[in-house]
Amino acid sequence: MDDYYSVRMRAADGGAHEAGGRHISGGERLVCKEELEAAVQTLLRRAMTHELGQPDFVNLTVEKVARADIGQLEALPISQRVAHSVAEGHAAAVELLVQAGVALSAAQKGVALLVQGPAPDGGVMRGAVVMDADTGARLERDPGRGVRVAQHDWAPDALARWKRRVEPLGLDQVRVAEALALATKVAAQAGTVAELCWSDDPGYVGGYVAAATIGYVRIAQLKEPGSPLGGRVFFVRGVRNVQDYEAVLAVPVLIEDATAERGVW
Ligand code: WAQ
Ligand code: MG
Repeated sequence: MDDYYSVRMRAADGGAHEAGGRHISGGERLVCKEELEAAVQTLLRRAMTHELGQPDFVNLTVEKVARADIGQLEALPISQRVAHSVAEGHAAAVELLVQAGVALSAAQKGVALLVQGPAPDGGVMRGAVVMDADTGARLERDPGRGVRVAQHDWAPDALARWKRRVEPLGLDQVRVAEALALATKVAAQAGTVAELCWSDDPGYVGGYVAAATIGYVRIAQLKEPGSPLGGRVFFVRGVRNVQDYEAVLAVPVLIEDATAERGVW
């Protein structure tokens, strides 16, 4: 079996060094050797053409991953919720989080945190908030960085199949596919109750709530157009050690398409 390569990209500005700067964009791929150059090029292009501006700093990391070490997960089913305003979107998000088992107060706190900007300076984080699903307490050690999900991607055939299936719904977009892969990995992780996400890209106002119990539920609007704020909150229960939780989120995995017979999107 051929080896795979993990490719990670992170772009920042306002400080051309490892630790500093404002987070502009990031990306994670897990590809076979034949796809490696294209994956690097795509991520570099994403870094250099982001609507938030040109980065001073781009970190691109390529790392070999043994095929035998890569696990597999079946993509969560997708559904969609209409929201005609940010308020409607937030209400839907809270309702879905509660349905997935998050305490109402914690769900409200998660939404409020992404609205205000989850980093200590009121900006965006590089990774996700980890929040206690019962108390709403933040558990991540570095609230500027948060926890990062890494070393995941669609299995090559699975992505093509999934795209064909969701194309009639207009969902065959890179952004949706990437978010679904990440959400599938997070939802499958022991300790995760649910995830809340919306983009930090000013031009993209949609987001989702995802959980093993409810699938990936897209919400049409979770912020006002033009806002550079967004982020992710992983609501957890029974996670004693956040470092262990993050370590499992970085275990390599390829996402498979749900079988058509199950009749789910
Ligand atoms: N691990 C943890 N957190 C991450 C990661 C990662 N690999 N990548 C991004 N984040 C966090 C980080 O705080 C970003 O600021 C935030 O998520 C948003 O990232 O169905 O585009 O790449 O229509 O802007 C979801 C809706 C789009 C897709 C999400 O996120 C749909 C999106 P972005
Ligand atoms: Mg973004």
